[in-house]
Amino acid sequence: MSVAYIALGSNLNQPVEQLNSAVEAIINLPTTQVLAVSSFYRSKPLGPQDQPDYVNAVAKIETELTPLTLLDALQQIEHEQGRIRLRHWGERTLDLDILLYDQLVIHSERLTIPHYDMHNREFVIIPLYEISPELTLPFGIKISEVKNKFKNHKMELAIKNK
Ligand code: A4P
Ligand code: MG
Repeated sequence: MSVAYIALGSNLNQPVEQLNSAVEAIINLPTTQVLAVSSFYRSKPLGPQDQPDYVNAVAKIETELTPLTLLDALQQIEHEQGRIRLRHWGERTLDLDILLYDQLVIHSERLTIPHYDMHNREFVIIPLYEISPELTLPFGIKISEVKNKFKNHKMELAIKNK
């Protein structure tokens, strides 16, 4: 069994519903359990500003799927939820990225793990810290230290009283 973290993001077609459906779909993947899901955070777009705000979250899973099989499964879920991607860093109905997979470091054509830009994204680091404050990333980097960069973040919860 391996532990992986998945970033969920959406800014089209009812983002909160998109994320809830994606979590349901991940729960139903073979050999996979969802161990934790963070709060849903509303975030300003990174990239082009003329697009709606995003809703972002992070899920922690335990799985027997290999990294590439997990990627296939996540891309299938994106596809099933009518994934539209109009431009680079632009609006999308659903984006599922593998942030971490155990302590693996992967640089292959289809996969870069840890996610190439996770350390710079408050909408990834804050929810990741929420569900795993004790986490150590590959290369001995502590999530608690990365999170300190974003102490003054202004993200609000997308669902109140969750
Ligand atoms: N790929 C490589 N590594 C991974 C990984 N660790 N997890 C490859 C998932 N996929 C990975 O992905 C393109 C290819 O990346 C895949 O075929 C896979 O083989 P994609 O999802 O089709 O493309 P993309 O997401 O448009 O590209 P990119 O550069 O990954 O976009 P980002 O960096 O994910 O940015 N603002 C806010 N506030 N919140 C957001 O969630 N997201 C983006 C997208 C922009 N601005 C945002 C947000
Ligand atoms: Mg992606």
